[in-house]
Amino acid sequence: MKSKPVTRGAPRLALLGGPTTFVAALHVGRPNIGDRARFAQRIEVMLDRRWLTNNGAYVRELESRLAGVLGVQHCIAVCNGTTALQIMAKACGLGGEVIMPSFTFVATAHALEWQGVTPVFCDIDPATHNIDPTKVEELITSETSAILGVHVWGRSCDVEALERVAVRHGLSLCFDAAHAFACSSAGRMIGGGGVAEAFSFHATKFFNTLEGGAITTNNDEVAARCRRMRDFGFTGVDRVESLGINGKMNEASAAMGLTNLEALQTFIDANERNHRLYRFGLEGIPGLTLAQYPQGERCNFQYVVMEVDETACGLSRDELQAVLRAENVLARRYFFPGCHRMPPYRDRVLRAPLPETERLAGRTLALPTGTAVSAQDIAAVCRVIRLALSDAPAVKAAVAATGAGDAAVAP
Ligand code: T4K
Repeated sequence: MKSKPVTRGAPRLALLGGPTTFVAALHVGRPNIGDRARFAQRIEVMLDRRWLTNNGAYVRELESRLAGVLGVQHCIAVCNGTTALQIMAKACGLGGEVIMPSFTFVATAHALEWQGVTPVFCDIDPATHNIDPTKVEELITSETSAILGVHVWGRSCDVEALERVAVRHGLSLCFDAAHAFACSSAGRMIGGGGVAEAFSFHATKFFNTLEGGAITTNNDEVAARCRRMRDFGFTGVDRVESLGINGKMNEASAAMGLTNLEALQTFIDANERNHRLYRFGLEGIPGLTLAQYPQGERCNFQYVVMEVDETACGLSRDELQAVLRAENVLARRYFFPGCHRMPPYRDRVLRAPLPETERLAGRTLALPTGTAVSAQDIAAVCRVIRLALSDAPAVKAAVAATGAGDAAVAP
C-alpha cells in the first residue's frame, strides 16, 4: 500500500504540533517487486517440480543471467550478501588483517571478523564516500592479506588505484559490491573487479531475491572453491573435499530474482526519476548536498543520500531526522556511527585516525526511494525539509524539549 501524503490547512510541522504528513510510514528500502503473476507462476512450477533448493533450475538460470548482465565468467548465488562476503573471503584466502573502510554497513566487517580475520579500518575520500587509496598503504603490515573495497551507494571505488597498491604489496583485492548491482566502473560492469566481488540481493536492495546474494569472479579456481564452500564442501554424492557451509540460495529466492531481473530497467528508471526529483526539490538549500551519481556510467540510483552541514543549514542531521520521523518519514542514518564505533570493534585502537569517516557518519541521511515512493511523496518530503530549515530555532528547541532526537541519536 502506498503512503499518501495528507495536507490539511496551513503547513505546520508535526514536531511543532501540526498533523503528520504521511498516514502510513514512508520507508527507506521498501522492496521493489516485479510482475506478481509471473512470480506466482514460477512458484507453482517450483512446487510442481518439488525441487526447492540445492542448486535448482531457477538458481542455475539466475546465475547464468546475472553473469550475462555483469559480463563475468562466474556467478555463484548464495543465501545473502553477508554469506557472499564470508565465502568470498575464505575462497580468496583472506586471513590475518584486511584493510577496509569503516564507512559501510556493519556486515562488511562482521563477515571478516566472524571467520577470524581482523578488519583494519581505513578512512574514506569525502568526495566519493569510498575507501581512500592514498590512505591504504600506511595501514599495511606483515599481517595484511588483502584490501576489501566497498562500492558505497553503488559508486565505484577507485579500482585502478587500489589495484596498484595491491600489486605493489602482493595483496589480494576484493570488493563488497552489495550496493553496486547494475553499476559500471570506467565503462565496465562492476562484478569483474579484483579477485572477486560480493553482491547483496536483500529485500531492501533495489534488485532483490527476498534474501540473497552472489559472488562474481573471472577466476576459475576461486569460483570452484566458492561453489564447493556454498554446499558444505561437497563435490559429489557423499564426497566432501573441503570445509564448507550452507550458503545455498533457495528456489523461491531465485524465482523472485528472475522475475525482478525482468523489471530491472523499470526499477532503475524509478530510482533515477526519484533522485532527480529530490535534486530539484532540495536545490539551492545551503548546507544540503545530495550524493550524485557519476555521468557516463551505468548507475542504479538506489540510494538518495543527503549530507547535512549544520553550520550552513541551521539544523543537524539528527534534528532533521527527528523532524522527518515525526512526519512518518523513516529516513535512515546510513552509516552511523561507522563500524569502528560499534562492538566488537570500538574497543580496539585504530591504526590511523578516521576524520573523514567521523565527519560523514555524522552528516548523512538516506531518504526514501524506490518504486513504492511517488513524485507526490518526494515533493512532500522536500516541503517538510524546507519548512523545518525555515524555522530552525523552533525545531531545535522542540527536538531538545521533546527528546525527539533521542531515537535518532541512539546508535
Ligand atoms: N555490505 C553492504 C555494504 C551492505 O549494505 C549490506 C547490507 C551487506 C553487505 C550485507 O548484505 P545482506 O546480508 O543484508 O544481504 C538494511 C538491510 O537489511 C541490509 O541488507 C543493507 N545492507 C543495509 C544497508 O540496510 P537495516 O538494518 O537498515 O534494515 P531494516 O530491516 O531496518 O530495513 C530498512 C527499511 O526497509 C525499514 O525501514 C523497513 C523497510 N523494509 C525492510 C524489509 C526487510 C521493508 O519495507 N520491507 C522489507 O521486507 O539494514
